[in-house]
Amino acid sequence: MITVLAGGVGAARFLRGLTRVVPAAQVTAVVNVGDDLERFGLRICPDLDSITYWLAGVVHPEQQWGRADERHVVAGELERFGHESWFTLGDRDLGVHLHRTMRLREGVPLSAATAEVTRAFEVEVQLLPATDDTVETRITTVDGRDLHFQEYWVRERAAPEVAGVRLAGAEAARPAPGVLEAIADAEVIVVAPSNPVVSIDTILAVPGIREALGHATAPVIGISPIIGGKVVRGMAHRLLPAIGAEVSAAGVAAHYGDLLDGMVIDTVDADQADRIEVPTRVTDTVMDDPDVAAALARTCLALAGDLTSDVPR
Ligand code: FO1
Repeated sequence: MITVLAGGVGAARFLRGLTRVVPAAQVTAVVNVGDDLERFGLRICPDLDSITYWLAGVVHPEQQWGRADERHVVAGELERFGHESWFTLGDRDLGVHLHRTMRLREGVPLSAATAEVTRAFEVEVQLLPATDDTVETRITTVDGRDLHFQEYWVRERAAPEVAGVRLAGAEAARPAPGVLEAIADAEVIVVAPSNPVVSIDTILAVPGIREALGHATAPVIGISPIIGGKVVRGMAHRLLPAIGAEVSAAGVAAHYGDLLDGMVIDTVDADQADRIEVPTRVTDTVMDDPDVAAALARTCLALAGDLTSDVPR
C-alpha cells in the first residue's frame, strides 16, 4: 500500500500521477478535514471533494475545485433570501453535500459517507478523512480576529496578516478508522505537495497520527509545495512565515523535521539540496500535466526504494 498525506489540489494532481504508476486500489490518501465547514446546514469537505472530483475527471478545470459544467441556480435562489454567497456552491456540488449531510445525520461517520461518495464517482483510491471528529482550522489574525480557514482564504482572500494557525477540536479528535492501519501497513508514505501549515500540519495535529508516522516502517517522502520560493497555488507563502518557517523547499523540509526520511524538490531549487538533512531528489514538480505527476510519483517511489534497501534487514 502507498499512503499519501493529502490536502486539496496539489495532492489531487499528485494522486492523479501516482495512479498512473501503481494500481489505484493500492493507494490510500489520508485527507485534511480542517478546511471543512457548514454552509446552509450542509457539511462541506473541500479537500475530500477536490481530490474526488480530480480523480473522477469531473473537476472544474479553471477553478481546480468544484465541478465542471456547473450551474449556480440554487445559489442564486438563496441570494434572493439574503444568504451570504462568498462561498460558492454549485448545483452539482450541492448533490454531494446533500448526500453526505443526510448520511451524517443518520449517524454514519464521515469516513463511511466518504466511501459512498468515492464509490459513486468510481474513484478507486481509498480516501480517508484524517478524523471523523469535527475539527476546524482557525486563523488568528494580527488584528485579533479568529477566522475559519475558509473565511480567511475565500472571504478575506488571505489578505489579513496571520498571527497563528490552530486546529480547533484537535485534542479530542481521533484518527478515522483505517488511518493508523494505512500508516502502519504502508510500503511507502508520501507527504503530498500540499500546504504544510493548513493541510499537512492539520493532519499531524490529530493525536496519534504523527506518532504512528514516527513508528512506521515505510520511508516517509516529502514533496516540497514551494518552488523557487513561491507557491503553485494557495497561500502557504503567507502562512509559513507566521509559524517561523522559511518559504523555500529547504524551509519546508526543516519544518517537517524528523517526520521525513527523504525529500523531493524542484529542479529550480537544486542548490538547496545540500541544506536538507535527509536524502533528496531533484526533479520537475510542476504538475501541469499528468505525465509530470507520474514522473514525480516514480521519483518518490525510487527514493523510497533506495531508502528501504539501505535499511538493514
Ligand atoms: N475557493 C474559492 O476561492 N472560492 C469559493 O467560493 C470556493 C468554494 C468552494 C466550494 C466547495 C469546495 O469544495 C471548495 C471551494 N473552494 C472555493 C476551494 C476551497 O476554498 C479550497 O480549495 C480548499 O479549502 C483549500 O484546499
